Amino acid sequence: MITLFHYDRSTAAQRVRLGLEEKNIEWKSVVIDTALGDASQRPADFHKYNPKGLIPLLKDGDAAIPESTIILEYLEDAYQNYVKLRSVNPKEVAQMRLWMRKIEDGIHVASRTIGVCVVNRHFYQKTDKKQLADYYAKMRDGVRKSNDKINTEMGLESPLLPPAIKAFKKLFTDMDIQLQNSKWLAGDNYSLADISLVVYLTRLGSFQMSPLWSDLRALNNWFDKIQGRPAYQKAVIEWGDITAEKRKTEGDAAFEQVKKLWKQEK
Ligand SMILES: N[C@@H](CCC(=O)N[C@@H](CS)C(=O)NCC(=O)O)C(=O)O
Repeated sequence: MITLFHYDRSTAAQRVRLGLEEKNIEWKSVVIDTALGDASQRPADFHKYNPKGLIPLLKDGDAAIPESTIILEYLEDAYQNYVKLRSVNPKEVAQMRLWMRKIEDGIHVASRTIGVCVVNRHFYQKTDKKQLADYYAKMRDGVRKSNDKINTEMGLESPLLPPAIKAFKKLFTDMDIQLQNSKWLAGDNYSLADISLVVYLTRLGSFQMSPLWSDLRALNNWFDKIQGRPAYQKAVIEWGDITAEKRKTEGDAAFEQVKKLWKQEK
């Protein structure tokens, strides 16, 4: 049986759980939650399976696969007799992958920047100094480490925050334009593109940011439709978010500043 190493509120884990639940594949859960600055949650041999030390990681027999979007494509290839989340039309597949590419082309990093500036820095500032030093010593992604340092120290004044907000404004606007013309992001069929990107509406929404894109009607209708799916209920709502309360409080406190950045033209 498939084993997924993950934790509740991770966007990358949410998209894999969405894939598993949509396809109705049985899986076993192993929770590894280092995100509050606790590297000791990670099993000693974890880097052998994901050199970056991040979740999600999927194990299927003797295969160990990291990277959420690669995991999703793996599930399409390895579990062909299940519900399909990838079209057979090559043009739709290309569209689907172009949408998914945006995640690695900056959106995931932007999401972490917003997360650290608004919320995580408050957790890190309260974490035992030795524990936090160990967490960063074991973080192998240099960009993540240096971004975190700036974002933790500077919070809402971080120079990385305006471009991160701008990246989401562009993404959500582009998605809205697409969704005015097609039912789903890659065409007529619900696909990996939809489940890969919806998690960022959930994430930014948890910071109380959704009034910022209330004018994007097609995007909001799309989000409503996905939230109504049983798989979303299972993969996102039921797993929940242990930091939800803090996200809400800090998101409310940051709202005016974030709104100013969202409204900025440049
Ligand atoms: N590109 C990776 C990104 C994975 C990633 O960023 N994982 C985060 C959760 S979303 C993580 O493991 N965080 C643990 C930590 O920050 O300590 C993927 O798509 O799987």
